[in-house]
Amino acid sequence: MKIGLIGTPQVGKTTVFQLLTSLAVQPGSRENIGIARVPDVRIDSLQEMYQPRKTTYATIEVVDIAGLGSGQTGKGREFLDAVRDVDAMVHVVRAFHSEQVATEDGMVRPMRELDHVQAELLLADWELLETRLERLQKQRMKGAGGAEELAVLTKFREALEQEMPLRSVELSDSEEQAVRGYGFLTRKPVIVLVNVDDAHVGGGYPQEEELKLWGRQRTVPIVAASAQVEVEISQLEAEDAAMFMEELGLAESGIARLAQAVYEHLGLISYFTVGEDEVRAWTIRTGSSARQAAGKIHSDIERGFIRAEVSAYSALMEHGSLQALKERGLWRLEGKDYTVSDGDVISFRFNV
Ligand SMILES: Nc1nc2c(ncn2[C@@H]2O[C@H](COP(=O)(O)OP(=O)(O)O)[C@@H](O)[C@H]2O)c(=O)[nH]1
Ligand SMILES: [Mg+2]
Repeated sequence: MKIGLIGTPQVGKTTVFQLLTSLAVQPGSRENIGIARVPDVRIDSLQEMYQPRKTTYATIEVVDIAGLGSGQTGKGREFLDAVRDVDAMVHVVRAFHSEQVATEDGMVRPMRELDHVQAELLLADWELLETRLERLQKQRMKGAGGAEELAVLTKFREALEQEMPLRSVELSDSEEQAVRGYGFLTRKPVIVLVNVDDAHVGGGYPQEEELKLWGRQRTVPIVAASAQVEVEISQLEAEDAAMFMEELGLAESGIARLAQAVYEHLGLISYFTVGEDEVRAWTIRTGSSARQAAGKIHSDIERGFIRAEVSAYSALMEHGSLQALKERGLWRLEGKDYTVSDGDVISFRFNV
């Protein structure tokens, strides 16, 4: 799973990248790639319970894509290629004020940035759609099928004509299949990260209502955070960080909220494996079967799957140990088709 940070230049993308990945970035580098840990308080608690030798959080790969400036030519292609390569986007827009960081005309206009970059993506999809439709029509004149594909592309055209992203078009599984390979950019999930002043982490930033409306109309989550505040928090000792966050009225760091929003919005969930050796979160898609989940650990466990022993994280926390769960009949056996829930604690039985 790979997410791309996109946006216009000088909005905080690289700052967010560094926060997510804890990596230092070479000044002037155009593209950065790293791994972000997905914070999870459940893993923290399991670690306390088991005191394992190793603790492994869920991760997401992050790409810091070079900014798309207004009126830039030639860089558009590079930008679009980079977006084509990711599974989802975090679109960073600037709502912070700063004398040090110039904006084009001295105005802070996150909505304008959002429109500019999203319009570029819509345009790229429009071009792709036109090419595909032309080719398909020729093919159909020769009597070579493609009826379902044509139906989907026609729906896509209607959406683009209304400047709506293709992810707003609902498709059946087989329709989805018919157009999967094309890599339409506005079909990829997106989250908007509004980089705000420290006074606005709880709201009240420029164009807030417009941004929220835009998000509601497209079912795009809008997350507000201050990259600058996050940098300051990350440089403090835990105790001071907690105090500082309380002063700002932050229950959780913005980076944690962002990582979680990405995870949820992509339809990802975690199950856990526990023990003295390792406490670990495993990432799967919502709706995965026990057998598919086993395959995340090792293909041998998927192939030789016998049973999954399962309990909910909340039950484990309530009763204090797997032994206590067993005694109460809460450590249950499930078959290969069991649909794994977010927060399941699992142990697999398998044959090799
Ligand atoms: N005041 C303020 N400055 C920020 C904030 N986020 C980033 N910056 C500054 O804005 C400039 C551009 O940030 P950068 O992360 O490199 O933006 P990018 O071009 O989108 O990658 C840098 O000087 C940052 O220190 C913020 O939340 N508040
Ligand atoms: Mg940058």
